[in-house]
Amino acid sequence: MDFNEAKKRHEELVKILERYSYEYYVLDNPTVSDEEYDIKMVELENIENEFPELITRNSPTQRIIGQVLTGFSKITHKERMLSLADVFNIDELKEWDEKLCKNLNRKSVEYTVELKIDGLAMSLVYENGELQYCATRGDGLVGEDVTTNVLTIPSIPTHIDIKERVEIRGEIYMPKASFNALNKEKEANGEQLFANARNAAAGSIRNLDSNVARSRKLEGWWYYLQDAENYGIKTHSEALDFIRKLGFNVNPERRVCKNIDEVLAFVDEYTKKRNELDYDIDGIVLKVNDLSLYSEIGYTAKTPKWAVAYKFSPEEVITKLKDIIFTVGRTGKITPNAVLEPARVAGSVVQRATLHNEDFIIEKGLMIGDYVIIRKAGDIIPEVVRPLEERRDGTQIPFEMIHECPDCKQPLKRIEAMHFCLNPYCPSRKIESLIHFASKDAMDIEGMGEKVCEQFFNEHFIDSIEDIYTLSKYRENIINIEGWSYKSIDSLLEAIEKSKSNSLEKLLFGLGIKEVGSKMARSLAKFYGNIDALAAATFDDLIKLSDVGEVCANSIYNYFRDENNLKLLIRLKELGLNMNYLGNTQIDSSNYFYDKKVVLTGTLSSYGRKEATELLENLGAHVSGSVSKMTNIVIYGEEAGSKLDKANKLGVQTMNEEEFLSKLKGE
Ligand code: 1X8
Repeated sequence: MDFNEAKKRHEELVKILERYSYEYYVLDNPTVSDEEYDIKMVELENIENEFPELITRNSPTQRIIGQVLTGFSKITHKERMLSLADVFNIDELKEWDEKLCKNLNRKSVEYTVELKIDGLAMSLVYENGELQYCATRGDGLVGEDVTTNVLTIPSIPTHIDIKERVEIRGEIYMPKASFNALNKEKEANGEQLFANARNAAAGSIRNLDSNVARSRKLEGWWYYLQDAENYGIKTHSEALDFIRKLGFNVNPERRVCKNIDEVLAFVDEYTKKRNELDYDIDGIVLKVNDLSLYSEIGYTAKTPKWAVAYKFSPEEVITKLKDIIFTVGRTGKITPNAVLEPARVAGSVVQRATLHNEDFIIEKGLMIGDYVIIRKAGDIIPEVVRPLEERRDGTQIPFEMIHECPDCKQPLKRIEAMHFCLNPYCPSRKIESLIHFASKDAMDIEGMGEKVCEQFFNEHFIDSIEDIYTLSKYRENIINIEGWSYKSIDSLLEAIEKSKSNSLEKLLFGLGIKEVGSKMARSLAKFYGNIDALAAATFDDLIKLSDVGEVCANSIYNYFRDENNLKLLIRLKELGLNMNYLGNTQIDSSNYFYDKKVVLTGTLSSYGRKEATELLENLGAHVSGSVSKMTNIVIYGEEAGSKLDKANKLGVQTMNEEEFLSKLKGE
């Protein structure tokens, strides 16, 4: 066979194999036996062995070979990947429809109704009929190139019958069966389990070794075709049929509904059916069916107004409240926690839930031994909803608040709704302070998590923050503890050493000054530049900063007047910790907003008012509240009013949210 013949046959074989895959994975209707598929595959492999120049990433032979990357490159989406506006109950859904009908001046609107897949949004881009890349959603503007991992999903076509550039979007997910098998295997190996299928899918797609993604048996549902009108398509449901014919897996559980009543019937049906599906869904998506209405209906900066997601209410589960135990935080705050009979809720096992404080428990009327309803707030944090009083059998025990610290036994003090242990030497408080100091947003000492802090504290290797930096003298003691090797000790010591050169804000946050969160720490570090300047600041100096209130100013002022704190800081300085702000104090004056007088008005959907102000100020803009001749730019969001009118009257430059966002990106 000469090269030209080989090339021709190669092309044919790729087409044939892709068609077999489509029939098998998408249509669920294979037309050939596995043997026949294998024969064609071997023929393709033979050609590629003889003419390696014919091998491309998209060849069926390459999709089954694992690859290990060193990182994912960034991809800027050509068209922003929007999210959906959410509604949380039927009334809100009806209102959403009503408003839309009113705006369109119609009695009813026709929708395509689909399931909302609880997976990872993904964009597939094809040019000249060939897959170019697969990118994650990222922040909607910039995602990551995860092509090698996505290609391990056999149902995703690498070749399609359209020559122009085309983008298909959808959701990658892990079927429940794969998820359960994966966690079972992890359990058997004593490994940490994935909380839910979504996290497992995300972890697989973000793994640099594509063999991992392949072993995870991921799948995809596809629901969006960019510029569908270019193919003579008039409705979203036609677009779905079209992409299915192109070769993509389109979820069959979809329906065109003539009006909101038909939508409600669909919602009702799938609320009941949801547990029978082999994948997690977290709601129902409605899209206006008639594509020609989209431009009329329009968009906010983050969401299309022609679509909405109805989110299912959180799953509620009954379990038993076995006990209420108390933990002591870094500040001495005592938190009561529910110890629950382990129960599966929204895809993960729950056995603890915070009960916040004494009043919370009294208000709910919880008794130890009660059956309780639990659910996950925002589908993440477990919470106790209420006790089932009707199921009490006389064995329940009334709750009683404790009056001394569960650890150091000192009397507790009630401050507002909270109880505190005020003993600064309380072991629990010390351990929590160490954990906080080493944590990611603070000094970010890798390898020094909760367990290690606790262990080293109990072994008396570290008692206070400063001892972390002399830990090396215990190298020979640590090695005697099970699970430690010289290698792991030395990499911990290295991480500790590295943390010495952190910028000031990380240290400031790590110190655990009351009222100083990571954001505040950053503002303080930026403003004062070094710790001595901050330590010298008076209450009046501090209160002048825009985000520092009285309580916070007091707390910072007092922190630096406490002898023990000052001693600690001197010691940390001696140990070689950096106490200067290393971030960018110089603003790049070439950015669009530098030195401009800017006014924000209306509601922006991408940033809150405060965030946008901070963002602009960091770029050197002067943000003010009123429009005058001196104003350079008025940035307006939804429902902007008189300020925008005034700007137009004065001939001041105005900018909508989209322009604002693209200028921020430097476009
Ligand atoms: C997100 C999702 C959409 C659909 C299903 N599942 C999702 N998670 C769908 O349209 N069938 S659309 C969407 C989005 O636009 N962000």
